[in-house]
Amino acid sequence: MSYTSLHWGAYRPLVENGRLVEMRPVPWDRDPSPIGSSLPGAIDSPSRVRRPAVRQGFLERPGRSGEGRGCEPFVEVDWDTALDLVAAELQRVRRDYGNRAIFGGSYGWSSAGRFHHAQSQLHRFLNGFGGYVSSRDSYSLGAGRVLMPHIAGDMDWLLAQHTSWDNLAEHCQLFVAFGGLPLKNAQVSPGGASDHLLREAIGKLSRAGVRFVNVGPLRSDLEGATDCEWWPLRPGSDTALMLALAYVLVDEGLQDEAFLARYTVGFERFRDYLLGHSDGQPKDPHWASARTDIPAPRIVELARRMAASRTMINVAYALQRAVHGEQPFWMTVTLAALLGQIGLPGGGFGLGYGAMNNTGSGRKPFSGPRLDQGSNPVRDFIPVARIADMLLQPGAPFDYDGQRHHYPDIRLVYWAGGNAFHHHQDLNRFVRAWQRPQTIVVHEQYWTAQAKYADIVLPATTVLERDDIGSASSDRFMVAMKRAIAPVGEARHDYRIFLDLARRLGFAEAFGEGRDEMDWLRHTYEGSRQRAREQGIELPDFDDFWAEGCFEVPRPAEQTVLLKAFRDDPHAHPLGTPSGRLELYSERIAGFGYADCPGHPVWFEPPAPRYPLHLISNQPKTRLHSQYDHGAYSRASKIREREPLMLNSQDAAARGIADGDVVRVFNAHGALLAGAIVSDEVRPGVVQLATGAWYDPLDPAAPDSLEKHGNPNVLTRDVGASSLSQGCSAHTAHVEIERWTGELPPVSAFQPPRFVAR
Ligand SMILES: Nc1nc2c(c(=O)[nH]1)N[C@H]1C(S)=C(S)[C@@H](COP(=O)(O)OP(=O)(O)OC[C@H]3O[C@@H](n4cnc5c(=O)[nH]c(N)nc54)[C@H](O)[C@@H]3O)O[C@H]1N2
Ligand SMILES: Nc1nc2c(c(=O)[nH]1)N[C@H]1C(S)=C(S)[C@@H](COP(=O)(O)OP(=O)(O)OC[C@H]3O[C@@H](n4cnc5c(=O)[nH]c(N)nc54)[C@H](O)[C@@H]3O)O[C@H]1N2
Ligand SMILES: [Mo]
Repeated sequence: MSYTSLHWGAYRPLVENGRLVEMRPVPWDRDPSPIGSSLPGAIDSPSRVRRPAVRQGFLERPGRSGEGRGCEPFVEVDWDTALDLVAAELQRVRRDYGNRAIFGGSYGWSSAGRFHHAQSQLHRFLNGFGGYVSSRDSYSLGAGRVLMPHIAGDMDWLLAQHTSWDNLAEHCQLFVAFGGLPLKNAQVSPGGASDHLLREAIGKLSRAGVRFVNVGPLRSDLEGATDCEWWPLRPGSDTALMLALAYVLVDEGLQDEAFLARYTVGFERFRDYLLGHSDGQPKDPHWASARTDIPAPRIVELARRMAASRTMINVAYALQRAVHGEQPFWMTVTLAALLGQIGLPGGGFGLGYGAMNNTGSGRKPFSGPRLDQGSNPVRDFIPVARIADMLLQPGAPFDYDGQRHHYPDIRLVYWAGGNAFHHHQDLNRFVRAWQRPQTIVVHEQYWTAQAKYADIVLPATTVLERDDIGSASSDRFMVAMKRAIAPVGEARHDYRIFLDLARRLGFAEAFGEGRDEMDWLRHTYEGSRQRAREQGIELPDFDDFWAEGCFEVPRPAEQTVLLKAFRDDPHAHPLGTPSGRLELYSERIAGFGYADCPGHPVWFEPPAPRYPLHLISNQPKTRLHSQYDHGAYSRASKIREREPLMLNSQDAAARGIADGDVVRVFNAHGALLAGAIVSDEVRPGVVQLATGAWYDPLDPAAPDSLEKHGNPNVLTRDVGASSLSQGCSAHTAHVEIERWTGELPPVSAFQPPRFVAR
């Protein structure tokens, strides 16, 4: 059978006369994602990068000035010209400045196939070239990834053993979801989501009588549950609510003392703060009510209900993508520790059920096929979201996880498989930072802003144009991804591009190891077969797998319960924390001396916002980040070509805004146009504008130009969550909004750039 795998599902491509006409979901998927329907039409649309292209000014004077980026036209060139130019620039920069002047972090989701994973290919290539400045952590879980090892355990280790949905259906009674369980988000998992689970899971839990509480600004974050209360709290205030829930437990003596004594450290220190002994302010329900807009009696009632039930406390990744984003994650663990149900069936905490499809699948993860990246002799790195700081302030110090580092001085940026003009905050500032490097090389499939703001653009194939293996942690199927169509235009696989460059630079043998692509698939598959065997999973031999088209990973006989082994025997199975226990107070974090992340969870009083509406720039329902924004499914959701923005009827009425209006959204960082949806599914005082509209400034040559398509990152702040993690803090943002009465500029995001002859 011929299947392919995308981050949002497995499909059977239907091809007629060499053209993709349909992506049919695989028959076994219980709730296929409609995002697949965006590929036909998009894949060979005018947005496709068809030939190598070089910015005009760069072709004339390579490496001289970045000022024309995003404004100047491109010159299409043949592959040899482009590859010679890239090889020459790499050599020049290495000779003049060393490998520490090359930034290859290249954050981004790329595509699902594991061999043709663009970022892995780039890292292997740059390591072969002598190394590069890398990036750490992710935009997804910047604060969480750095915090969790200090207080509970490695983030990936925790995510891989989340209590399974079937266990929750049998044992859970109350499911309290901070940030909900968004069906829109569970469409995806990195590497593949071959069978969608969440809708059925919510139904199953509902039928078993589980009561849900959706705490957050959007009602639609939890859909399909029979018994679900919506608590429309003020964004960014979850820590205050969790503190008050903890306060009621302690005040009423409902905390599990035996659990705290055996499995945690630091409860006394935390209690002194909670009760106000250390700062004079008890974190009681009245105190929290003023900060969260949740009435005090409801907080008291919920705390009692939590203590009387088998309770799962779930927290969306979104909560930690904020200033002081460590605190809601730390409080989630703390609150669950007070209830004492961690490690028991159906109870405890969850970090992002609903954020990814595969969380809670109950399948044993093993490390799928992966390309060995070699080793990187360059030690310099940045926390991933600090890229603009690095480019603007070479040499400046920054704090990170207890240490002080300095930003390297970057001359060449190499990107493959990510879109910084999608993912980074304060894009007007980012555009200025992006002018600093001498050379920017990008491999792209489509003319996104990432490509339009590059000097040299090399056209990359999509998954449908190459053979690969789809495999994701805890997913149900491994998928033989078979090439379905010929490469569009002159597109080449990232692997082939790097191999041709390595040849020019003298390390083709080390990079390619004399293997062709099928050899590589076999080789990486064999590696994963070994690792699967260590988990007791027997993969078929490669030829059988490839002929069959997919492999169903067997389900373990036992249901997964998070931290069960630790609970059963904390001495035999200590956590990876300094004490081996859950740390409600962390000596180590306290020892770092960070005012913005002290030794136990705390509430930081936010400064009064300068703009009245909280902006939630959450994940989009109709695409993955910026991927396939130019596809049919995403475009059908737009309002007069702009990204839809949801606001409450009270806020709309106060501003004379009607459903379907185009609105201007602005703050001190920038301004954009979006299409209004007036709805009481969002609480007053909050506007919701998903990420992912392709960045589209009205006048790319003008600083801080109006963005006319609705990319929320022109409005977000580019500051780290704290000195501990420096994580992305996109969800802490405020804006004002008004009806747009001017002439409506056409959206040009999906048009290719202007081309000129050489
Ligand atoms: N305001 C705000 N900003 C956010 C967030 C938020 O909540 N709010 N969320 C953040 C989060 S969690 C994340 S993970 C990031 C996501 O940010 P990214 O992962 O950077 O976003 P993508 O759109 O997935 O970018 C992938 C790019 O790679 C290209 N691509 C795909 N496959 C291939 C390939 O095989 N080869 C090559 N060369 N290119 C390929 C695609 O065309 C696309 O342009 O955004 C972050 N930004
Ligand atoms: N369809 C689709 N699915 C995706 C992605 C995508 O691009 N498209 N991206 C994937 C990626 S990379 C990631 S990291 C995950 C991200 O998973 P999350 O970070 O959890 O996703 P978000 O959509 O940003 O946020 C989930 C919900 O949290 C709510 N929320 C925001 N701020 C607050 C707050 O302060 N308090 C409370 N209580 N609620 C709040 C919002 O209403 C939002 O809808 O999603 C993944 N899933
Ligand atoms: Mo993410």
